[in-house]
Formats: sequence, structure tokens, C-alpha cells
Amino acid sequence: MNTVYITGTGVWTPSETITNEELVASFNAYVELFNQRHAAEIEAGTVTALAGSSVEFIEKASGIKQRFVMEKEGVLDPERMFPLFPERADDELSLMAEIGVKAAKQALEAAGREAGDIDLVICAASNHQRPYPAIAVEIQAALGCGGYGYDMNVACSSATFGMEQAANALRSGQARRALVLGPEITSGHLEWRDRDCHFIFGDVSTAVLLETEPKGWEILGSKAATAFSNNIRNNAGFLNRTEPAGQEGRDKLFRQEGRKVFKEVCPMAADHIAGHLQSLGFTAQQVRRFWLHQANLGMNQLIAKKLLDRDATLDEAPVILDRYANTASAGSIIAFHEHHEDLAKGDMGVICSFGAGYSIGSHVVRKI
Ligand code: CO8
Repeated sequence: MNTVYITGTGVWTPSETITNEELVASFNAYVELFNQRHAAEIEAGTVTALAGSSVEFIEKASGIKQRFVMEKEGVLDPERMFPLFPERADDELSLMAEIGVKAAKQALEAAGREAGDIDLVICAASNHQRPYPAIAVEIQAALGCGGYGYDMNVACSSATFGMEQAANALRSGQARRALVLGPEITSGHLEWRDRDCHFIFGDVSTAVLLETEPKGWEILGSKAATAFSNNIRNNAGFLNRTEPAGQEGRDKLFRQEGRKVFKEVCPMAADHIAGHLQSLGFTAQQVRRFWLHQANLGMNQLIAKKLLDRDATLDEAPVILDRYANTASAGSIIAFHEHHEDLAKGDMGVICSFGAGYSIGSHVVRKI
């Protein structure tokens, strides 16, 4: 079996940001409009008045201070509350492919590789723009990669599971160099009119290049696990139009039982990482850095504390969600991308995601 290395990463970030202040101002304007327009029904008790959001709540509950978005105006328009992306013709590069290509180019440059060196492209994201042709195949063509490509989705664990698939293809010799891309346009599947979740997500695109030539970070082991839960769910899908309720219901966008997720996923993730390390003959104390999924600051602190039996420092478990928010599968990859260059040869780290499914994916890596 071949040994696999992470040789380059890329993170493409949209130019527009929305601060909590901007988000709450627009949300509260929407609430005011809604309550005015439904004043009679609210009075009659047939419609529930909406409650406003608050910057203090968002920062305290999540640690998020701002998020990047691909299109800010539509999201902040109280009469709209979701992004506006002009439709593209079939012969134009699709939006997901476009930002996938941008991150991929960064990873190729970081590794000193050409697109033609790549023979596997996996587009691993928590939503895909269309069922087919695969976004990965469009990106493969746009970049000029060889080999094959496919799309996959394991929600917030898409990137780590995609890396596991790519690493297995490289270990077996099926492929030699793989790009795992995570174009996460979360703004398209977030209900910006729901105060319980309107602050959670941000857009970004990530890329990880894996190779069998020794360079960068050796993957010592990869571990994926799933356990079914309805606590994070999105019912959007191709059968929606066949169902009496149609495509418009609240259940056709992201929704979650945030408290339950917090309570159930933290111990699962900590046990998963500890078990993975143990299976490789390591303990958490030997880990120099944890690049954890970035959903909630409290979650990351709790998971790191469970592993280390003490609070982790920001150096040990870096946080990027204050600037990026939850970027679905991209969080642990952004954390790795932004916080790995200072580590020394021989240092060990864990890249770990956790999210809907439930799904947990981890890679134990060592700098060579
Ligand atoms: N402003 C003011 N008050 C609010 C707001 C708000 N915006 N929102 C809720 N409140 C109120 C609630 O109504 C509640 O009031 P009351 O006590 O009267 O009932 C009170 O504040 C407390 O609410 P919560 O119990 O919901 O607050 P929490 O402290 O639990 O924080 C969080 C909510 C931040 C959602 C927290 O539970 C959390 O982060 N949980 C973990 C969630 C998580 O990690 N999910 C992972 C999902 S990501 C994933 O897997 C990818 C999915 C696919 C991607 C989809 C992309 C769109």
C-alpha cells in the first residue's frame, strides 16, 4: 500500500462579509415587516409574531462574529433574505465549479503541481448545484486534469470523507494525485429568515491535494464513522415536486436541533478522535494541533477538553469560525490551511470534522 501525503491546500474566500451587526439589523427589519403585514392574524392568534435576533446571543451561543458570503445584497434585503445568483447558460462554468477551480489552483500552486498531474478530482460538499453532470467532472475539464472525478456529500464531513476516499484510491494505486474540493455555498441552503440558525453559516471553497510522493504532511491514518440522526436535516431533493407539499416548505432548507446536536456530537467526536489515535498507538497528549470542524466555539472547546483533560489553547486547537462562521465541510480544512506552517518536522496533528448524518471523519497527520 502506498503512503499518502497532503502536499498542498487552498482556500478561496468571497470578497463580501456580513457582520453580526449587519445581519441582525436586516433580520430585525424583516421581523418588523412580517409582524406589520400579519398584524391582524397575530392579533387573532392564527399567526405567531416573530422575535428579533441579537448580536449578543449570536456571539455568546456560537462564537461567530462575521461570515463571508458570495452575494450580500440579496441576503440582507429584508424583502428577499437569500442570495441572488444570475442563472448561467449550460456552456458557462457553473458557480460551484468556478469557486472549486479557484481553490484547486491555490492547492496546485502550493504543491508546485500542474492540473495535468492530477488523475482524481472529488467534489465533496454539503450540497451540490445539480445532480448531474458531476461538478467534479466539470472542474476536471475546466482545470485540464486527467483520470476521473465524482461528487460526494456527507454534509459537514464531506471534505474529510472525500480525503479518505482519495487517500484510499492513492493507497491502492488506483490514482496517483487527487484533488479534494469543497465549494461550500452554504448561503443557498440556509434559511436566513429563521433566527435559530440565520447566523450559523458562511461561504468558502477549499482544496486539498493528496499525493504519494513524500512531501508536506504524511497521513498516518484516516477514520470515518456515521450514526443516523434526524437532528440536522434538509429534505430538499428530486422527489419534492412529486410530493403534495411541493418544494417550498421550511424542511427543504437546513434545520437542526442545535442543543441535541451539541450534546450528542461532542462526546462522539472526542471518543472518535481518542479511538483513532489509540488505534495508531498515540495519545491525545502527543498531538501538537487539532484542526477541528468549526461549527460552534463551545463545541470545539469541549471536545478538546475531553481529549486533553484540560482546556486547549488556541495554538493547540485554532479557531477560524469567528471570521468564517460554520462553513459546513470546509471548517477543519480552513483551520489546517491557516495554521500549519509554523509546526516543526515530526509534529503530529488531527484534522477532524463532525456534523449531519451524524458523520465524523478524521485524519492523523505528521509533518515530514
Ligand atoms: N437571537 C436571540 N435569541 C435567540 C436567537 C437569536 N438569533 N436564536 C435563538 N434564540 C433564543 C431561543 O429561542 C432560546 O430561547 P428560549 O430559551 O426562550 O427558548 C434561546 O435563545 C436559547 O436558544 P438555543 O437553545 O437554540 O441556543 P443554544 O445555546 O443551544 O445555541 C446553537 C444555538 C448556536 C445553534 C448551538 O446549539 C449550536 O451551535 N449547536 C451545535 C450545532 C452544530 O454544530 N450543528 C452542526 C450543523 S452543521 C452540519 O452538519 C452541516 C449541515 C449541512 C450544511 C448546511 C449549510 C446551510
